[in-house]
Amino acid sequence: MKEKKPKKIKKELTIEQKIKRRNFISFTVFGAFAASAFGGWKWLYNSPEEVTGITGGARAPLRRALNKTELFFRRLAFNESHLVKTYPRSMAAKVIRHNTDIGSEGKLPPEKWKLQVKKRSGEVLQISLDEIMALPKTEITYDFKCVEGWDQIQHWAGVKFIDFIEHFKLHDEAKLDYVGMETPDKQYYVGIDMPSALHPQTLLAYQMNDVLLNGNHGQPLRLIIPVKYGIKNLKRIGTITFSNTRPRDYWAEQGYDYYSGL
Ligand SMILES: Nc1nc2c(c(=O)[nH]1)N[C@H]1C(S)=C(S)[C@@H](COP(=O)(O)O)O[C@H]1N2
Ligand SMILES: [Mo]
Repeated sequence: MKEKKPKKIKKELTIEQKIKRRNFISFTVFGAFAASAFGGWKWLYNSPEEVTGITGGARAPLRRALNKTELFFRRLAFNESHLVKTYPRSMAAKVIRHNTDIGSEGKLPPEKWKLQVKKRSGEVLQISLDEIMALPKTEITYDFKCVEGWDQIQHWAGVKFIDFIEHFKLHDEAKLDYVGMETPDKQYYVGIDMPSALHPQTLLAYQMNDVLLNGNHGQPLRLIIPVKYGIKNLKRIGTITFSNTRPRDYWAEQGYDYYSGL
């Protein structure tokens, strides 16, 4: 006769034991996550800093991630020749907001100004405001946005950067990856990726609300680049350069996003 195996009696856990067990499990799991997060953090902070200069001192892996998102947004922004929203002229502000004036303070005697364009050959073009104003004029009314959180619908006029490139036969230069612009005193400077520079709404602007720019807004010539935040809209352009490496950029050096696209 087979003996009946005594049924194993599952030891019932008391409520306290259950709680202890749960706590043990959750703390172990939490601990494992925390350890790996801490490991990841240590990895990040022990990883080399990117080469400073062009962009502020972000850890290299973070910068790699930023550069990847930059490429993603570039494609997103430009593959359908995306245009920034424009508004009826009547909606443009009469009293224009004004921000910092690094390298563009006061009034520059117009006769003392020429736009300097450094060509690949080494030749430097010296272009007067009259020559620029003789080119086809383009106007735009759009929402200007500053990273600090304000925006304003404004009306600007000037020559399209792409028309300027065509007129001065800067085709070899336009094949490079970046445009660099600096104020005459070199105090403020920006780097712009070529697709954004050649975007059909990018202007070298000399008028606001139909009058020539005043000292506050970048007289005599400024960059109006609606696909970018205000920081990239350099006031009082002195020199323009072209390169395959990123030109220096004032705010990127302070840690702001180099691309600064909208
Ligand atoms: N030369 C120069 N350009 C500049 C700046 C500056 O300080 N100096 N500030 C930038 C910033 S942060 C913004 S928001 C816009 C403001 O332009 P506005 O003063 O015409 O409103 O200019 C940009 N271009
Ligand atoms: Mo800004």
